[in-house]
Amino acid sequence: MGHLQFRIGLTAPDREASVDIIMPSGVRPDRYYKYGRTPAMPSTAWYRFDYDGSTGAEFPFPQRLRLNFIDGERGDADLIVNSAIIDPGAPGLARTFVTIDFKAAADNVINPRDKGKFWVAILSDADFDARQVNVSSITLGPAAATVFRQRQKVGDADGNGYPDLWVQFRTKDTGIACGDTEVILKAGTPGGELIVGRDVIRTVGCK
Ligand SMILES: [Ca+2]
Ligand SMILES: [Ca+2]
Ligand SMILES: [Ca+2]
Repeated sequence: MGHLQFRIGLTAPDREASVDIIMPSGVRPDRYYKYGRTPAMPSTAWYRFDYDGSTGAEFPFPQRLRLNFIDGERGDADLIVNSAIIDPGAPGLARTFVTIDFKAAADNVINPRDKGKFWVAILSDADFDARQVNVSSITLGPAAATVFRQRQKVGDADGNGYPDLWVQFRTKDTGIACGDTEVILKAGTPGGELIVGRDVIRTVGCK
């Protein structure tokens, strides 16, 4: 499922708005992620826009997503009462955005000319089990490297008690170049959903 971005205009003093979105046949999202700041979160990030009684995403029928907004409140990206609600967001099924640990349990420094291999961990938590990820669907970096010989293992990389999926890549397959500051991993789940994770990196050996 892709990202959505829209703007709702309101007529003052009206501050509330709801938007119903009908998903394509067979697509049944069960959560909605928004991108931005909230009154409780001063930095810009993805967050789950669960319904809290006033704002958030509801799923009144299968395939139907209802977004409830109040101008200036959580979910309105501009966070101000200005008769406009700005919505950058994305519906998700199992989980759209996951946390990865580039060079699992090690620092994120990489020499793009290195001839070796390294591990990346896809991290699990209470509502996401990385072991469900389809290993053959995983790609990493600008060159969309696939997992080297499908090498994988399971281990708790971040010590949160949930077993994480480790997959191995060959540096030269990734397309990571000198000066790159982030790397993106994409993968599919058995439900056919795309998941995306990113981590910061630092390149060395580039002189
Ligand atoms: Ca607003
Ligand atoms: Ca790391
Ligand atoms: Ca873990």
